[in-house]
Amino acid sequence: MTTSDVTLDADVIVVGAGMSGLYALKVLRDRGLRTIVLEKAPGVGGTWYWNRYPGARCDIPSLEYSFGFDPELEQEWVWTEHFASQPEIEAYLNHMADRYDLRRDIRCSDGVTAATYDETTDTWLFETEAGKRLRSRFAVMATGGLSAPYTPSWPGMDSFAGTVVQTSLWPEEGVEIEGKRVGVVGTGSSGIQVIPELAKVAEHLTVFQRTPAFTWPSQNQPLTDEEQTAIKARYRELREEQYASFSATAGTTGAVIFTFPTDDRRILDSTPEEREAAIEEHGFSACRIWSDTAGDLDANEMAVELFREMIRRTVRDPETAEALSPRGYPLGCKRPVLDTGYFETFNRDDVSLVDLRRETIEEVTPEGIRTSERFVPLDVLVLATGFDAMTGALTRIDVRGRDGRLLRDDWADGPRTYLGIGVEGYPNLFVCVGPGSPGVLATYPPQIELQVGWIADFVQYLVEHGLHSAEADAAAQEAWCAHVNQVAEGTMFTAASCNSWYLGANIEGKPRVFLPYVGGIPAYMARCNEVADHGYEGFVLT
Ligand code: NA7
Repeated sequence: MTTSDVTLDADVIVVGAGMSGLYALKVLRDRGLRTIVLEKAPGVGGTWYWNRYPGARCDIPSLEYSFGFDPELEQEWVWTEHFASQPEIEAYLNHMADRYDLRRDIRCSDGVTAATYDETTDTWLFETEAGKRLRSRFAVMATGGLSAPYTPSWPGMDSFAGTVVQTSLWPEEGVEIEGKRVGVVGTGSSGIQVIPELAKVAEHLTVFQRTPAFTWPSQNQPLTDEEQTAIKARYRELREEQYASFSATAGTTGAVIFTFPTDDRRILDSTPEEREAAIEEHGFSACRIWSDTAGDLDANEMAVELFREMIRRTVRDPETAEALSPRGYPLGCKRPVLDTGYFETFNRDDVSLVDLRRETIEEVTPEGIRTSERFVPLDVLVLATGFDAMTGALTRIDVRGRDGRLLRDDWADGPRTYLGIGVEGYPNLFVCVGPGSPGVLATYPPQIELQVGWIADFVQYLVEHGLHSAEADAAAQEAWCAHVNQVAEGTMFTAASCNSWYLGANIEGKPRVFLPYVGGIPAYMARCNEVADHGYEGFVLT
């Protein structure tokens, strides 16, 4: 049997209508490929559809966290703040869906449960939650890097009589917080964004913190017309800078927060007076200006002490300040967080902190949370407990390749990909911003343009050359995985004391493997383009 013997619903089926999926539909359709997008959510936007908790905001400057493929779009769209809020990004992605007439090929509220490669016809068969079956030649998995929510299960969880809500599944109709006793578990980016907002309305807020985070004041401001006009005047240049930069950032206002060091001074050689001067000048960022903190754990620890000092100067209660202070893991291990008044929130009388380094959550009862030290009565329990990052969204789908292989099993010891895009054993399946690509380490929209654009070129090449299957070669895949591991070695990301979701360390039983490619966008795209220029070497084309 061949492809011509089966009825295809599309040339390409894309899973997910977030940023990658929307862009994939646009480029694939532009190349004349019949494309259908299957999306679990009722609306488009992916991350920016689901994460609608109060305070949800992007930590990359708006003018950079947007697409550059259409100069008219980038000129016409008006961002109102340096760091855009979730509603604004969701509106932007909805605007894209309308502007490019994408909706007619997007099927919402129909998540994919299984994707099976049919070797007899070289096609992919998709099964959905609504029981539909669709077939295509190519599968593009635009399932997102932070889209599989992680929900802890404490004893008694189901017995809670109040409302349990996960930040990444916040309902569209909102959650009643006013006058309620609210508990938040988790102090990553989501927790740090939601905590100050909930504190403003809750009767009392209790924060359950397992690991104190490194977080910096975002200094978010409204974008003035003058600022926006000035940046838009040189937008093409700025985009070129993004496409060519390590993390797809160009350094407009705000991005400076993610850029360090600012000079070549070594903290190990500094005097107490110099360190004090750094605090006076840079505040919380005083720990980030030194040149020796990225490669030396002693220097790193000295810098972290400056961060703790800033917490002591900000949080009035010394015990709370100490509880909020990161210890035992280096700066640069976890993704930095940007906040709006986070530490100051703990100066409120109606906010308390439970330090889960000193006590543990024993059970959830109908009335609240019992720890090893106390009982905290609650009406609302907010879980800001993160995601099964970079792999979870794929392994939660039954993806079956050649010989009935299951991706979840093949990745049991960690994901194996070629360029983060192809997977040996899974022909004609392409992953967008997958593990082994820069993914969560680079600004998504420009990265997506490069990576998804590359995938679209590849699909077009296969069609034009009459090739019916492309599959990552096992040796090429192993070499790429070895390279991904090798560039991460010796960085703070993989320090022995580091436990982050980049390493899968937040999910019980998940293998400790550094998931993204830390070599930067230029090196990554150079390799991808070299592969393409050599007739897609490393892929077996049939
Ligand atoms: P994160 O950064 O993974 O944060 C999750 C938080 O939840 C973190 O503080 C965890 O502590 C905590 N957590 C997870 N499970 C538990 C349990 N069982 N008990 C107590 N505390 C727990 O997810 P976010 O959603 O905040 O941010 C993800 C990314 O989205 C972010 O980096 C931005 O890129 C946007 P832990 O640190 O594991 O000890």
